[in-house]
Order: sequence, then C-alpha cells, then structure tokens
Amino acid sequence: MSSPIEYRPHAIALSIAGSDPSGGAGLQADLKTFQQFGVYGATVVTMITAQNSLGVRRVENLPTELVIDQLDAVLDDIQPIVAKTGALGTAETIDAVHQAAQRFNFPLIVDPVMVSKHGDSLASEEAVAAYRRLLPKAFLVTPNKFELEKLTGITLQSNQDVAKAIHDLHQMGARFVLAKMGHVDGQSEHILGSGKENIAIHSPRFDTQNTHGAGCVLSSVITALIALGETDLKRVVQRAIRQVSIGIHNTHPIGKGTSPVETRVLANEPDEPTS
Ligand code: PXL
Repeated sequence: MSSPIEYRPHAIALSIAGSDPSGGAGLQADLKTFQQFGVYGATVVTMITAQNSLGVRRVENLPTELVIDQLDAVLDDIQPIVAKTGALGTAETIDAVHQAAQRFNFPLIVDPVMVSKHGDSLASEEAVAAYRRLLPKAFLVTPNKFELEKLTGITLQSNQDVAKAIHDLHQMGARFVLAKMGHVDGQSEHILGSGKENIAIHSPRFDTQNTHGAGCVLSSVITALIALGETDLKRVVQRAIRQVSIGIHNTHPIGKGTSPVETRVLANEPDEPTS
C-alpha cells in the first residue's frame, strides 16, 4: 500500500528539544508533526525527561558539549530549511546554541520553553537572561504568557502591557513574535507581532484539559510549513493555530491524565476545526 503522506524530499526541519517518553510533547511531538506534513525531521536532544500524562517525574539535562556535538554532526551533513528550539535546559546550553546559531544559514524558531527540574513552568534567572541573548537569532519567538512575562519582566495585566512586552522582544532582536495568551474572553488568543503591527488571532476554546504538547505542536506546524516553502508568516501562523485547534478537538484518551494533542489528524484537509 502506498503512503498517504505526500512528501517533499528537500523539506527538512531540525528540532533542538527535550525528550518526552510519553510521546505528547518535546521532540516526539515535533517529529510526529513534521512527519504528518511530509517534512523530514532531524533532532538534537537537549534533555531527557521521565514523564507521562500525569506529570513530570524527572528532568536530566544532557551535557552542553554533547548537545553541540549532535548539532555539529547533523549540520556537517544535512542542510535544514528551518530549525526550532524547544526545551533547552540550562543557560549554558542556550548560550551554546546561540553561539552555534551565528553560523546558521536558515531561520530559527525559538519556543522559549521553561521547564524546571520537576516539570513546572519555572526558569532560572540565568536561563531567562540566556534566552534574551538568543533573541537576535530568532526569526520567530513563541512565548506563552508566563514566558513573555519572564523574558520582559513585565506583569501582563492589560492589552497595553502585552503590546509593550511584544515591542520589547522586538527591541531585544526577535524578528517576529507570536504571543500565546491562552484563554481571553472565552476564546483562545494569539498575537503576532511584526515590529510594525500586532495582529490578534482568535480560535475557538475547547472545554478540555487535553492539551499536552500544544505549544510544541504549534511551533512545529509553523516550522513544518516554513520547511515546505511557505513564506507568508501571517498565513502560516493562522493555519498552524487552526491545525492545533483540530488536534485539540480530536484528542483521544491516551494515558490516565492529560491527553496529548492528536497529531495524527494534522495536515488533513479541509483545514478547519470540525466544530
Ligand atoms: O510543553 C513544554 C515541554 C517541552 N519539551 C519537553 C517538556 C515540556 C513540558 O513538560 O517536558 C521535553
């Protein structure tokens, strides 16, 4: 039987991310998403987590030098169209990726994932400072509300606060900013900043907790579409947000806790949520 996936041999994307053995987030989510779009995925592993749908039990960062050896091995041999970073772990690794990125001849998408040793949304001041240094190398940075507050030091209470924070990330060097604001007025809200204007993108809010890996899948769909040659970032982001809505709408109970976004429905037309 022939594969239903139409693939483009030169659509190659690289993910620099942590491992989630339960398969819902991290590099596993990235690879599944790439594959679904017919994009070849390469991965550089930054950290090993022991986690499942009920929670994160353990996080071990790989030595920075091993992360960079992986990156060098891939890039000495393979030419990606685009790369993304997920959880990078330590400030030392973020700085090393930053140094390596000086030689990247492809765009970098930075999902500034901040996970603590216990899997909470937490980051050391050193890691936050290192992410700020990485921003000039980011074609796109995709912070959630917590990460946006951390990166800018602004407590986000009003739309003006959000606009100021996005402006600050541009000032720090990020080319485009996609702020994932979560639930606002009964909808899910994203704001895409180009430096010239901010566009709000709304999508339906589904009444579910089953969104494990949603951030990873969103940045991976964006990465995959760029690998496929899409150049209109606004359209790419709008499509990626719709795709994640479809994935959330179609979650299956996998595990006993928070189910992952269903990647197996991605990239199937029509590109609209089914309700
Ligand atoms: O969803 C953020 C994330 C990314 N990557 C890894 C993770 C997590 C959250 O726990 O463990 C490896």
